[in-house]
Amino acid sequence: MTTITLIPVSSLRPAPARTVTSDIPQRWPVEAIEALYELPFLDLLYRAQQVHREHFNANEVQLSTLLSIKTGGCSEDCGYCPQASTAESGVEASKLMPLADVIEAAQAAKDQGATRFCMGAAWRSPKDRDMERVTDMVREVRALGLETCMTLGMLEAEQAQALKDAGLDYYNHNLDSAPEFYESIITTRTYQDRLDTLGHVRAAGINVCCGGIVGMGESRRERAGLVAQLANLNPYPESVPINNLVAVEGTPLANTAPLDPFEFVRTIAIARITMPLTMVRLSAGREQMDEALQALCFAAGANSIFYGDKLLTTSNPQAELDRQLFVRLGLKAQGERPVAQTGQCG
Ligand code: SAM
Ligand code: DTB
Ligand code: SF4
Repeated sequence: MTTITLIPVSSLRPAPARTVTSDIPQRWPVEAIEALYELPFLDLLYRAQQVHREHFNANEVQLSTLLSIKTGGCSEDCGYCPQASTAESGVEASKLMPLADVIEAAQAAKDQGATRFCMGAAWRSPKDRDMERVTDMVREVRALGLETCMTLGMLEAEQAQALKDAGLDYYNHNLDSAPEFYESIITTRTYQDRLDTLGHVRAAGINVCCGGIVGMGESRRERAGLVAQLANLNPYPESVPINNLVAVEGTPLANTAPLDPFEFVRTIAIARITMPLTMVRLSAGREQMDEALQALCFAAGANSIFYGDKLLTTSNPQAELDRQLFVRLGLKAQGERPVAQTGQCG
């Protein structure tokens, strides 16, 4: 008969948070996160639910809509990305979108029930001449009453400050993977470059949105390494997108074997346990998941999604299907009245 080993909860607790200096012990050692991955699935989910319910309404999910404001032709070589100019994905390069089109898309997202509007550009980093245009976008989208998020690549300190001055609420810049796996996916910028950008964003007082991608062929230890990097940022990000690789034809990762879906759910649960107050976003890859798997992700503590038919270049579930899923699960969109009272949601 198989015996089930119970790991004492105390051995899985993080060390207390401390002030940042370079030589302090990590709050979440990779080993403690690996131990969470080793828990029986249902025990892990139970712990994640407990943490989630301590801090959030478990039936509420935040809706962000994405818009690609500058698509394709990117100089970077991120192996997963259809927008890299080295990818043979058929994504055509376009110029920075006119302000009026961005406002129109933001208004449509708001009308559909989104509360945050995220604008993404296929850039290594914005050029100084782009800053005026992107800061105008932040101001105008904010004026519609939406929270704003941008992801434009690497930032210098002054660029982060300019975005803050325009009213940007969140900046998305992902660590993508554990440092040791990262180098096999991206060569044109370093892990440290990413940490530097996150430092500038934090210093400017913009909320940090930082997560990564799983299912790129990394090991479980490397998945734990990504979560450790995120959870040990001090403070940890306000928002953590967990992307499941969308294996796009023409990219170097096109033929990567899909990740075990339960391993994806485990990653969500562990992000929730290690970063109790963050918004954990069930991000790319949702189109490839069935509804039961998405429900498991919500049960594991995901409380934010990308909402709208398109991510940047790949598809996302249709908004109408999401509305139906919310009704079936009794979920409500953050900032909306409960579904049962209104008969509809975000
Ligand atoms: N160019 C900017 C940058 O790289 O920071 C912003 C846009 S970039 C597309 C934003 C994030 O999307 C990446 O860091 C990566 O985590 C995610 N992403 C891109 N392609 C993906 C794919 N095929 N599957 C899952 N996530 C993806
Ligand atoms: C994030 O972590 N995921 C989003 C957002 N941040 C910008 C992007 C997902 C992109 C998926 C591939 C595509 O549609 O091109
Ligand atoms: Fe460019 Fe961003 Fe895609 Fe990398 S992830 S190739 S930086 S758009």
